Order: sequence, then C-alpha cells, then structure tokens
Amino acid sequence: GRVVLATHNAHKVEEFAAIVAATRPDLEVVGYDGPEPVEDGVTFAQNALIKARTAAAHTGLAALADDSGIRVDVLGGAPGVFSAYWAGHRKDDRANLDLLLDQLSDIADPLRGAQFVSTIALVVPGGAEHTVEGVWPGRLATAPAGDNGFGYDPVFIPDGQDGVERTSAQLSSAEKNAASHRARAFTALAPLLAELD
Ligand code: ITT
Repeated sequence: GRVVLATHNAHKVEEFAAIVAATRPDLEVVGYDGPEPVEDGVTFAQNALIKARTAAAHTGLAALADDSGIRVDVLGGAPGVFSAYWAGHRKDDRANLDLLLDQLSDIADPLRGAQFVSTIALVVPGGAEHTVEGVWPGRLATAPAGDNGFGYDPVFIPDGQDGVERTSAQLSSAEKNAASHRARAFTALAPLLAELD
C-alpha cells in the first residue's frame, strides 16, 4: 500500500521515512506537494487533522500529518502550536530559538523544563480519522549546541542521558529517531498503520 506524508518539512519527511521503514517496510511513503491548508487550529491534534484531511482529499490516499512543537514549563506551554513562528511570521529556526533562550535568560536550571510534542494524524479517505501523541521530556540548554536535526534541536536537552548533556542536535539521527517525540507518537500509531492495506 501507499501512504502520503502531508508535510512540506524535509526534515520531517526524512524522520518519518526512517521510522515507517522500521515498522512497515512494505509501505510506500510518498511526498505531498499539493495545496497547504491554513493551520488555524489551537491544538496540535486539530492542526495535524487539518493537514492530513487536505492531503487525503487531494490524493485519495491514506494520509499522515505531524503537527509538533516545543512546550516550555515556565511559559505555560508556549510556544506550543506557535513553535514554527515564535519570532515572527517566517519559519526562521535560528530566530525562534534565540528568542526562546532570551525569554528564559533569568531562569535557572531546575526550572528550565520543556517537552517536544508530536501529534500525528492518520486520515483514510472515506474512512477513519485518528490522532496519536508523543512527548519527549527534557529541558532547555542555555546556549545552542549541535548541527543535526532542525528547529529547536540545538537548545533541547532530552532527559535520561545519564550524566551526558547533549542537545538533540548533538544526537545522531538514529539516536534521535529511537527516542524522539515523533518516534513515541509513531509507537502509538503502529497498530493503526498495521491495519492499512
Ligand atoms: P509542516 O506543517 O509542513 O509539517 P512545519 O515545519 O510547518 O511543517 P509544524 O507546523 O508542525 O511544522 O511546526 C513545528 C515546529 O516545531 C518546527 O518548525 C520546529 O521549530 C519545531 N519542532 C517540531 N519537531 C521538532 C524536532 O523534532 N526538533 C526540533 N524542532 C522541532
């Protein structure tokens, strides 16, 4: 069978393709270059569904979409659904993370908790709609480090590293894909993917 990935983010396509290959190697993942809907939901799930429905309607294929972002504890969960646009109207990863570090400049380590969140929607044309969520807990670094990944990876230090203090941009793509919010959402999605033709 074939499934369309409703994203224009090349990094997400790479991560998704790797994760799908690990669970459903028989499934052909195709990219989506149709119209981009307005993401005007107020939750990750709403935005993921908006993107997946558009791609399913446009292609006639089962569609997967990810809506994701970073939630910072002392900011009450912001940037959240506004992560891609935190510093303005452009998807400028560097400006976004610089602003976030600035906003946390007076906050000491025990209060720098943050989570990456990924919500994945699966929409089958004329069929079911599902959403699943994955959360990757950690905290914000005080300065960016690392070149891998994208977005806020250089300023996110995942929990559970046992003494080491690497940001997710300092992890290999295999390490990130084994632990990330997107991988965790995918684990929840696996039984639903298994049912796709
Ligand atoms: P699509 O809507 O086309 O899928 P997008 O980049 O616009 O791509 P979102 O609207 O879901 O994606 O915005 C998510 C933002 O959250 C993204 O731009 C990053 O800044 C951040 N983000 C999400 N997942 C991340 C990850 O794994 N590592 C670092 N930052 C991430």
